[in-house]
Amino acid sequence: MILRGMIVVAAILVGNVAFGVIGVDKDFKRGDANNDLLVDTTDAVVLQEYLYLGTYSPVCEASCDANDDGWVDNSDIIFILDYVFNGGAAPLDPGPYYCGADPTNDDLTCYVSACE
Ligand SMILES: [Ca+2]
Ligand SMILES: [Ca+2]
Repeated sequence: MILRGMIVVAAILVGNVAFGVIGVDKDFKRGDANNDLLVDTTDAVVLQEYLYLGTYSPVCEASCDANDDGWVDNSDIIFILDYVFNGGAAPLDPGPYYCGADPTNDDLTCYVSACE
């Protein structure tokens, strides 16, 4: 019985090393709402599904906050579409090109990311 418990503990420790510790924010690409490492029209579509239809649930809230104002709302959809179609400003740091940590202090989390 003790051996079984030790194996479970070892598996949990190995799992934390392999998959990261739950509750720790991951690096991400801002604007990448669907977590596929690209920022494109699909991200605007899944944000609409999340905000208005409830048919999509983002795994990384921080990546959905394209304008980095600490909220995920319609302005992020507009921000992404302006960036993709009009050459507007790129999503703020860490931006759409490189994975990175959120430089601002807000309540949005990122526990799962394709960056890590
Ligand atoms: Ca994407
Ligand atoms: Ca926002």
